[in-house]
Amino acid sequence: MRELPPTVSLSTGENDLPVVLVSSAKGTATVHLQGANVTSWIPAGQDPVLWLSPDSAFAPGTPIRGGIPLCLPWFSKGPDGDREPMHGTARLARWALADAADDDGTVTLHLGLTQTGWEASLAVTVGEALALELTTRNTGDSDLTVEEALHTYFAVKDVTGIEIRGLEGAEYFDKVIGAPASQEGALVLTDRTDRVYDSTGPVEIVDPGFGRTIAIAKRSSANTVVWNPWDETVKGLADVPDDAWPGFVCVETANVGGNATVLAPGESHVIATEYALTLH
Ligand code: TA6
Repeated sequence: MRELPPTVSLSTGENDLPVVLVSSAKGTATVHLQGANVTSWIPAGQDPVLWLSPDSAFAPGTPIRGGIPLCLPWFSKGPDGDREPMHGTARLARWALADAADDDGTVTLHLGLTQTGWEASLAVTVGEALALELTTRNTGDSDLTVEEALHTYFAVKDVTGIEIRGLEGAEYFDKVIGAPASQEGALVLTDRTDRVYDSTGPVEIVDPGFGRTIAIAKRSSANTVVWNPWDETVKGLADVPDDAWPGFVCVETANVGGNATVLAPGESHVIATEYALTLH
């Protein structure tokens, strides 16, 4: 690997897990090689944008609770509901830092993972915005069906006081009631929410409590997933404090279910997303 720029360093985080630290005039970020999880992003002069559970396990083979877990090469239990582990193997695996570059304070990291039959690379760009580009390639000799989700935990002041705009009119599957529905108006969460929207466009999280709006842009993504466990389901999550559920919302750039991608041998697919703040 080429020499790292001065704004990038390798270190260890919780439980001595390896992390990549970015610190430039435009902000800071932490990327755990465990799952290539961007566990922190703090634009210069702002509050943290990502939520990380204080009870998260930090251990090889265990998903980090918070930041941006990568669901790959399947989402949940897979297109047929029969896959283990939940959300695939990418978030459990140890990725490697391939290289890092700094362009006038905007830092781009490239991380890579090789698995049996497929490989993935993640480009993380930390500047005034945070951008992620996830590329998956079929290295096997038969077709590979790929589901993917950037399962981002956004920090909010109080999930009962936010609005998620951009999904108006979109069809979605409501996993809470097990039925399809259609979004009327902006999304205001009032209870456990677990929805897979058919939506290719940008969305935004309007958070009056923190006085900010988080704009979420995306490319090559046909689904947006919205999740919060709320006050009862959270009790079944060992790595989330029971009183922590109001402090985050997951808004996930994804391709799942009928929007999975079938890759022929040697073929690749890219999904991308970008997050930016505007203050009220
Ligand atoms: O993205 C929403 C979801 O699929 C929910 O159904 C819930 O299971 C969430 O992911 C968290 O999954 P995890 O395996 O990280 O606890």
